[in-house]
Amino acid sequence: PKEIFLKDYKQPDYYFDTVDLKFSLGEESTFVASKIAVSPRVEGQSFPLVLNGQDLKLQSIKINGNPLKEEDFHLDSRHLTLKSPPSSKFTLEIVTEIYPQKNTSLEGLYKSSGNFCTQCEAEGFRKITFYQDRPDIMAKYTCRIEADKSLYPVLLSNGNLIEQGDLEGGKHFTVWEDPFKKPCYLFALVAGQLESRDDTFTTRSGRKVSLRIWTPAQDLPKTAHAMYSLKAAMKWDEDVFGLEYDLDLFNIVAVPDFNMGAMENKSLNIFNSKLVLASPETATDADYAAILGVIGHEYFHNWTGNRVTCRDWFQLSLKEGLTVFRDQEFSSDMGSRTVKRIADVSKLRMYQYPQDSGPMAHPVRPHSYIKMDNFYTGKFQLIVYIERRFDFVYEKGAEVVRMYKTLLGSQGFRKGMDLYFKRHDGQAVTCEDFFAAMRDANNADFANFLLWYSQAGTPVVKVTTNYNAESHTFSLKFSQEVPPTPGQSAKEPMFIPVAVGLLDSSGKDMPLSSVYHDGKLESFASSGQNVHTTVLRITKKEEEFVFNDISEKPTPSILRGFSAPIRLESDLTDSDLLFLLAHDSDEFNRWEAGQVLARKLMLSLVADFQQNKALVLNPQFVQGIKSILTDSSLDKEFIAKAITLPGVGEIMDMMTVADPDAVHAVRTFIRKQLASELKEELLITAKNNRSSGAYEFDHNNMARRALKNIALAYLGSLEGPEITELLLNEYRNATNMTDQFSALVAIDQQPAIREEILADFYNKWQDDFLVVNKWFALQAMSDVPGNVENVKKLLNHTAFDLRNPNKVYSLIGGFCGSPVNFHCKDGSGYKFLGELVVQLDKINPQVASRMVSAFSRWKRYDETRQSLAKEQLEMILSTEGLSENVFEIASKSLA
Ligand code: HT7
Ligand code: ZN
Repeated sequence: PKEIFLKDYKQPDYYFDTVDLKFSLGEESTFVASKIAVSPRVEGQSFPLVLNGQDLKLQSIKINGNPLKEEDFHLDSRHLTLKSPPSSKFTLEIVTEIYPQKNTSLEGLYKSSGNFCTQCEAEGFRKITFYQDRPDIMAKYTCRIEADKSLYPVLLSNGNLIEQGDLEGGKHFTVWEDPFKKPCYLFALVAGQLESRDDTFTTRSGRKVSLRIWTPAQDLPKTAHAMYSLKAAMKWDEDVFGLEYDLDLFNIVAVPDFNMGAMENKSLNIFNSKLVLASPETATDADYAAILGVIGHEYFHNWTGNRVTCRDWFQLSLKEGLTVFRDQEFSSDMGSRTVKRIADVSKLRMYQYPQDSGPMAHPVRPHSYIKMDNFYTGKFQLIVYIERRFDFVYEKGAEVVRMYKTLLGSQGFRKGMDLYFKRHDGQAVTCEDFFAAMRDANNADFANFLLWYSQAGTPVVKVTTNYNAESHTFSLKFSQEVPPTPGQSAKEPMFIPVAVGLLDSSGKDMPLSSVYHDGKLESFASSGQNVHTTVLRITKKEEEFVFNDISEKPTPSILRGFSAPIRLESDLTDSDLLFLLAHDSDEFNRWEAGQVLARKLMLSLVADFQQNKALVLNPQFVQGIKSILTDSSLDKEFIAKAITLPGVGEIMDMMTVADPDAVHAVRTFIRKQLASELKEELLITAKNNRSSGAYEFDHNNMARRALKNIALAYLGSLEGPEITELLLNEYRNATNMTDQFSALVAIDQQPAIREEILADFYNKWQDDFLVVNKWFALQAMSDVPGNVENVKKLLNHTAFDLRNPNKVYSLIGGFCGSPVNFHCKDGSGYKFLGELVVQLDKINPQVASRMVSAFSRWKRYDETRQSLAKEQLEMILSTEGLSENVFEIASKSLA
């Protein structure tokens, strides 16, 4: 397979101005006719025109109406090359035949669950017709769709509907015109038996936009929350960024078979059903929140991605990092900012940090790739019930955008965004263009900030503190190191914004008067306001900041709000951390202090476990958790987050040799111990926060459910009839899926009733495929010894289908998230995954490559596990006909 490099980017020799497409959808095959107005970049010069094409049958090709002779073009399995096209504007007409019914890759045009649907990002358009399939080719499109009227009553594409009518033979047609130039990855077509929930939104300039959410008729009642989310997103983008929707129609279609979460095609967003359909009975709070975030995300792409797009796929973070940042901000404004930040940072730590130090580490803007699809993950890779993998381009990219805002403030950031749109509307641009807009709009000095795009690895920042009682100064000495990553052994120091506050002995923020750094004194007094948090700009390998007029020894709160995606190591003592946990005005850092303590504690217990020492839980830790659990002044969702232990993956990531058995045993031990020592408090918490009344998706109700359900999860680790009865009651009396599924998760820890209640749950929900996926995931992730056999059985369950990505993510992805069973020392987990990857690759390479990435950290484990995982990777790589997707991940993992 061919590796593609950023440094090889070349402007195209030909641009496409307009594209007229005609689809004739059939039961055996589909015909696609394209008519493209082509302009050479330099008039008068003719170069070969290379068009991408895959799995296409070429029917005819004409230039300016004349059929092309065989000697004038060359066709291979991936390209159609026109050897010497005209050197001035010309019309290119191509007819291809394609087979959507046989397309199980869910990329290009495919038919599944009775409907036709497209997925063109990143390089799926080449499976529809021959085209320059690259994002810097931006053209205006029309699209005519013809199909059987009774089988496909709804025919949709991008833009406005300009014509429709009946045809002979029971067929009908529609014609769509998109007035905006777009790259082909934003093209979309949907045809099928769908119905819509309709609403309208009036933009602030008075444009009345029709909103339609399309699903099969029986699912329409479950689209109310998606519609609410869409309208909220449209309003938010106007309020916060001044960005209005630009057409009269916005369509969303929900489909059950989709590789990712959703796709932002211009005015015709296509969504995985999981991210549209919700009712209180069938969807959890997490599902509701994900729908809000992803509907927002795709809508926000209309400006950040569609109106201004990427020059090439290396710039993916330009649209994804920025749009993830925007959806994070939207969700924060719609709920609790602190809780959202905690959730996002936890995921970053759990999934992105480990990758950033592994064989797949790459910069936010990669230097090369084999298959672009492998760079898409984040929340769009759906592991139902948990999100498992996070990636640099999306999540670290969002952190990079957040740092601009931290450095510039809200107004400065907005100025930068305004300039970005003013300069680049309608263009395909680069990350430097975004950087330049932020810099120029604010006259800012960003030093070497661009390194965040090109250097991989998570910077490790060490900080030591010193208080001088005589001079009343407090100093912070920083040193930074970016660890080596594949292909990048030596690293330069990064530009790291570190937000800092200082707490006095009563726990209050001290006013900051000035800070001395690099021979200069920065005074805050001139602002006329008390400053309690300042952002230190670290740019060197080592540097010191000295705060003046500090009347007593402070407790520093460092990296407030997680102001940079780094690993921070400080000299703060346990009592400093407990103090911050109790008092920090920065709620994120309050949570963080508890997590640092928990991580330290877990690592020391892991060492005890490995040395066969008895495990003993530090009473101070229990006391700390108790005081948070019972503090009625705290937000309940914050309490739920603060009493949640760091995940197994996060702790393994901090070990020299990852030991899943030990970490799992320690985490289970702490949970049990906390549950038994705080049983009374947990029982009261569960009782006092029980649901009453109708389900509401609002912060207070979600916070209450989150707290009750974490209390139940802890209690579920205990034994005895009182607990069993409580859990059964919670399960049986639940009036919404959040409560019912949480009770089921707690019951899953109870061997005596587990099987019976799992069977009951399935019987109740067997007709709802989204709920059944939760059922698959829960069982797949179980730490019951030898669970691989149960998962193998579930592969043959009538409700399972290897062709449906959500089911694969739930069952197989869920299994790979189980520390004890996936990493079982007999190799059974690795063998199971290895064999499945080979099978899956033949059906859907994108999904298979996501699964194979579970092996990517194999070198982090002990020798036995290493050789077992390596064996599977080698077996996969030796498979004939392996896809580029799987090849790239497997070979880079082995390297
Ligand atoms: N921009 C979308 C990416 C996407 C995708 C990528 C590869 C293969 C299938 C895909 N489906 C959607 C999603 C987003 O970031 O909004
Ligand atoms: Zn996106």
